[in-house]
Amino acid sequence: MKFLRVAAAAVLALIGHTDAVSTFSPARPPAAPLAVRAPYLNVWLNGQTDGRPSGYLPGQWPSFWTQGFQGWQGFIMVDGKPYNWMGGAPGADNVDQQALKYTSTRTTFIFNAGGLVQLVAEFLSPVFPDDLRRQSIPFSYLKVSVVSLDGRSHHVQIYTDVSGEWASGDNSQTVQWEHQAGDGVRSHKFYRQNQEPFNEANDQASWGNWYWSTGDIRGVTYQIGQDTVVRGQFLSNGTLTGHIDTEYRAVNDRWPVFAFARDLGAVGGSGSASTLFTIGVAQEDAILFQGRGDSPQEVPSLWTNYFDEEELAPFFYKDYTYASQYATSLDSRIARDSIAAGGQDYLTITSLAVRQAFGALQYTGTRDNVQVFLKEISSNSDIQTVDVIFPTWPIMLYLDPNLIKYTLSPLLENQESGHYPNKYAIHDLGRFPRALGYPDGNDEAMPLEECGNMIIMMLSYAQKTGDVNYLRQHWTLMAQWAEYLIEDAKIPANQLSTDDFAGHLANQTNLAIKGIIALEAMSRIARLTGHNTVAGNYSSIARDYLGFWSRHGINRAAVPNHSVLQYDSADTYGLLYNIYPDKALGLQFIPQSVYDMQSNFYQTKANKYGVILDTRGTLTKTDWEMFAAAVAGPETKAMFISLIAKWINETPTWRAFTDLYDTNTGGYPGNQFTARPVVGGVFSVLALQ
Ligand SMILES: *[C@@H]1O[C@H](CO)[C@@H](O)[C@H](O)[C@H]1NC(C)=O
Ligand SMILES: *[C@@H]1O[C@H](CO)[C@@H](O)[C@H](O)[C@H]1NC(C)=O
Ligand SMILES: *[C@@H]1O[C@H](CO)[C@@H](O)[C@H](O)[C@H]1NC(C)=O
Ligand SMILES: CC(=O)N[C@H]1CO[C@H](CO)[C@@H](O)[C@@H]1O
Repeated sequence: MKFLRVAAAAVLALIGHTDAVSTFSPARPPAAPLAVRAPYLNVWLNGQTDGRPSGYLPGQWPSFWTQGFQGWQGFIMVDGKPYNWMGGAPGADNVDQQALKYTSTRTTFIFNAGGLVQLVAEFLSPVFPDDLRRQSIPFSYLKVSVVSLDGRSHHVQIYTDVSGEWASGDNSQTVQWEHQAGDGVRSHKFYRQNQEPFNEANDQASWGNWYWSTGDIRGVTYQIGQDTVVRGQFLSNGTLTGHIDTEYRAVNDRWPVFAFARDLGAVGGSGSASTLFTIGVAQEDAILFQGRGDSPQEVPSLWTNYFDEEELAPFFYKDYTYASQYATSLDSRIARDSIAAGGQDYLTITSLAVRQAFGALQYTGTRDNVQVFLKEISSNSDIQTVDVIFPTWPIMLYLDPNLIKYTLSPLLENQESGHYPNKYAIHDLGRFPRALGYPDGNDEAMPLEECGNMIIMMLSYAQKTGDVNYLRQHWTLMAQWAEYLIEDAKIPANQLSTDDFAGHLANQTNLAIKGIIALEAMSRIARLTGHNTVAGNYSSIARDYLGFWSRHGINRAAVPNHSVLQYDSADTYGLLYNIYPDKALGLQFIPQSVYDMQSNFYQTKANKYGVILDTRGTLTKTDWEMFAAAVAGPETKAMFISLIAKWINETPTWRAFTDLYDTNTGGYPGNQFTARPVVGGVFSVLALQ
């Protein structure tokens, strides 16, 4: 209660209107996704650092997940008076924001401009899990609609621009541009003059062409030039001149902006008028990859199999009706399923995760050999980190299990072609967008973690799709990893787990159980592929190890009993999230008593915003809490879900959905984990259904 009053007072003080407090539904997100479809199209409305609560678009610059501004300005002129509805440019009063709503694919703002018209800005980043042709296009929609509020008709003009900041993470780089019209669509195309394929500056791509487009329709004007000139033109006149400044220059040299205006004419008492914009980036080659060949090869963006570059913007623009309907049905499906499985609080969590999870994926390859590369956004930009794919995995199980194959494919190809010397599974393939692997075997070693993850995810793919041949193809490598599990899963050596911020530890109970479950999974794989003798061996070893684990991994003196963080360390505990795969794979290997024990125990350990990851600190991980919740009893599941939904609504974190937070304060430990795809793990509950 106290928190809410303070937050509202701050808004009133800063905005200066008594009616300017927005509603947020289903919650106030720490940051709102605006255009989030790929690692390089990842733009958010961050919360504020100056003490204002997050979620207000008027007057605020959208930013890339790194916090780098992405100039994106919106004005509306009503009967000759301009208002600002997005972006930090001066020259117009802000509209009043009345609502921010999010679904799985949309963030929608409702604004009031001078009490005269209502303006709705819908940011749609569709997700097409099973439609590779559409999913491969890294573009996003902005639809702006206007309706009269007072029953009278008003003259309305809409303005939007983007800056060169989208095309370079280094503002001293020269951008070049051209203006195009064709096929019913007008585009500003802009790009770094000095194209540097497979290089980044501040995590933004240093290559590729950006397209900012709208319909080539009545009432549209356009202009390219200095920010103050172009915006000044609209603010004074409501239209643009069509002038194209051709003095190509640095992003920050008299800031060139690429602008459209649309004169909607008279917007009357009943009808509504709207205009549509699209933004996206086209890179013919997306990834540099050390696969089968002797040396690394360029891997094309998947869209090159379906489109020429010039076709992308027109196709995407004209596909809006289909995309919007598809997005609505996906939103509804996720809403229906989430509410049935965990109520409105669960939907609050799942619907915030969808764009973020898919926004880390780069679709590449050919129709016959689709490879989806994943960026470990924010934690260090590794590419194809196995223990980042693993927590993301539940959303793949739920929306499209083929994604498991597409994301594991580069890892398997690299290791099966002799480019990795270690007997255990590789941790990642390098630094995005260069998947060069580790020919010297000097990756960040997480041997038990990654061997377990790979085997578990591979079996799950085959189970969901019936593609047993996949397991046959990769049998040799999986059998090699299983040998490592036999060596290490019973008494895990001193090593990192995925939670590497917590440091090295020997005998990690949670890590051991993953390896043991993976050995049982290996026995199922062996059976499916006709390796019947070893199937029995894997299974008996797994059972033997499980017995050992039960003796050393559980504190039976405590009331209630619980698993420990480290063997025989009675006072330690943590989230035993690695029993989740036993349920996800339907192994029925872990006794139900272990699930019940943990479920009861978590009930006794809830802090304000969750249950700690382990006794080394007060932090927790959203993904692992949801893994634990998914296999707990109904009350414990509901407890986790309500604590995480509460956290989303109240957290002082202000960047894209972090998966690492403090269970007491709800804040960041280090302001570091943000926009990571691992939030796909919140689909853990739905993946079991
Ligand atoms: C101002 O806008 C009107 C149309 O509303 C247009 O005819 C005129 O040329 C514009 N003037 C300038 C300087 O752009
Ligand atoms: C790990 O656990 C085993 C079995 O209880 C024990 O023998 C060994 O000393 C432990 N190692 C460490 C480093 O704690
Ligand atoms: C299976 O396990 C037995 C007993 O540990 C061992 O002797 C045998 O070599 C194993 N067979 C295979 C195929 O690994
Ligand atoms: C409170 C509780 O769960 N106690 C159990 C701990 O484990 C021992 C041994 O399995 C049981 O006997 C207790 O009932």
